[in-house]
Amino acid sequence: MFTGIALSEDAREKVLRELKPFRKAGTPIHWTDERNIHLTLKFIGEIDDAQVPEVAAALLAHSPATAPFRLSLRGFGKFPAGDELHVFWAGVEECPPLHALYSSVEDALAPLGIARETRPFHPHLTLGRNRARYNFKGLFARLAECEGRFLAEWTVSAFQLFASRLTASGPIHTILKEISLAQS
Ligand code: 3AM
Repeated sequence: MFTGIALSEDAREKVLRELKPFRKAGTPIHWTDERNIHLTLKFIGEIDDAQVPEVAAALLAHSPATAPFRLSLRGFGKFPAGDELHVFWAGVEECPPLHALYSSVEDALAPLGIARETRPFHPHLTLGRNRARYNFKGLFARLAECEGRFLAEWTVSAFQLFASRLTASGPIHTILKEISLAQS
């Protein structure tokens, strides 16, 4: 289970349009299913079904302190630095309300025994993963070409509690609860 932000349909389409040349290049990247693309806020891990209402209630009670905000996606990139590529991502422009929302989610879940993340929050949209060794030089050159390219922008007025189920054809994410942000 995890909390995240679902993309607007328009943003999803724009990201996929810009991603097309990368997907067509034939590099050994396992591309995220289009319907699964999202921005992860906080990974929760496995919890009992019986705990879901408690988690949802904690998120509802805390997080609406953040008002709706504009979120912009810009540029593609990869983790880690160097010659390897484990995660191919779309970048998220600096967005203080997004960090405030992330902190409020951490604050909401900590009393339930869901540990705070020790690593800093680096918002991104995972678009693909790679498990094989490969010479990615061509792809890295293409990445450099579109550095900082505007991808999409939309108003985030809610975030979601997702369940992720691993199936034979890959993970399926379903929204368990949508939590609206405070309207001022
Ligand atoms: O959106 P990204 O890809 O950054 O990597 C998983 C994904 O993040 C992450 O949870 C998100 C769900 O889409 N994830 C999976 N297992 C994890 C773990 N054990 C994890 N994050 C932290 N610890």
